[in-house]
Amino acid sequence: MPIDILQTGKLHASCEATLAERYTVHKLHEATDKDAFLAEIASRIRAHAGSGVQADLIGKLPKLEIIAGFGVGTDNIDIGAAKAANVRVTNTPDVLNDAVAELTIGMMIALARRIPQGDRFVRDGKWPGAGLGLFSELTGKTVGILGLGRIGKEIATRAQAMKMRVVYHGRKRQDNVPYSYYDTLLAMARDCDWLVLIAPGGQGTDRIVSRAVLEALGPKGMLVNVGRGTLVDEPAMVDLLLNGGLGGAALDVFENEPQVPAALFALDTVVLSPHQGSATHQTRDAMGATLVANLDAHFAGKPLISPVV
Ligand code: NAP
Ligand code: 8YV
Repeated sequence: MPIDILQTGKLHASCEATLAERYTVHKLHEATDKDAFLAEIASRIRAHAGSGVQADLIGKLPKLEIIAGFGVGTDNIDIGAAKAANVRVTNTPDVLNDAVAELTIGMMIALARRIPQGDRFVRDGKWPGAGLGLFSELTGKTVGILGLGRIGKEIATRAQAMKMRVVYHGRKRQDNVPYSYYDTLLAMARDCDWLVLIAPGGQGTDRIVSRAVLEALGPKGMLVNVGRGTLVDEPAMVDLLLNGGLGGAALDVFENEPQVPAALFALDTVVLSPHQGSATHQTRDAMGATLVANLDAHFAGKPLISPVV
């Protein structure tokens, strides 16, 4: 019996190719009349491949058994609605840890040493006129990590290679980690040179990095957000960057991405990236393979590879 699955957005090419070999895939995002398309197939759909699934869609799919997300973050899947409808949810953890950690350190160096600005400076022919200036370095600085989880630990390891001191904050102290724990984010921000955000988005962390936290980080402090835009009070962050209350920011994620506050474009104290944390061929292949492996396990009646619920 063919298994009908629904896609509502484009997925990585290797993932789409494998899905097409094993399942009957229906691509809602490619339909002209989406309502009619969905009405025709809804009663046959047993799985959703990809993230971005809200309660209204779950409600329209009476035979839905599983949502196989593409990504580790599940803040754009309505987990409550899935649970209520007895629908399993999976994600793609671990396989992206290295790629995200690598980009994080890259963005930190880019910000500290003004690498994008230096590149622009040379391209604009300004070098013969004057040097770019002197900036800061990571060596010897303290980095506070909000969310010392799978990715956070990889960032910590790499930060140590940059000769940084690592401290962290989460809801609880962890056994067997060699870094100092802060039980409040505010106190950690006060003591840090760099604050790296790699906690999940969602209700529990909404704007957890408040104006007060950003002010505690201060005029010399550097904010790095590779977690979710919703973690930060973005208007306060922009305001403090504009008036010098915050030293700089390296941002891979934004509250309303792909919309980015235009006020940031003029600032040399900011490095911007279009949500590229996991965006390498090898990592996206591995994420796709994890998504498919979860679906395969489910339909073979085996334990899920990476269940969320
Ligand atoms: P993880 O292993 O679950 O780690 C998350 C960490 O956040 C945990 O250490 C947890 O510690 C902490 N945390 C959770 N809720 C918190 C709260 N309310 N207050 C303070 N700390 C909290 O997750 P992961 O695999 O490392 O992924 C983390 C996040 O990175 C994802 O959810 C996603 O949003 C983001 N991400 C971004 C990209 C990108 O492309 N930029 C790529 C992948 C992932 P406690 O349990 O002790 O609180
Ligand atoms: C994206 C991410 O999901 O895994 C996550 O939580 O944020 C990223 O890996 C990826 O961009 C897929 O859209």
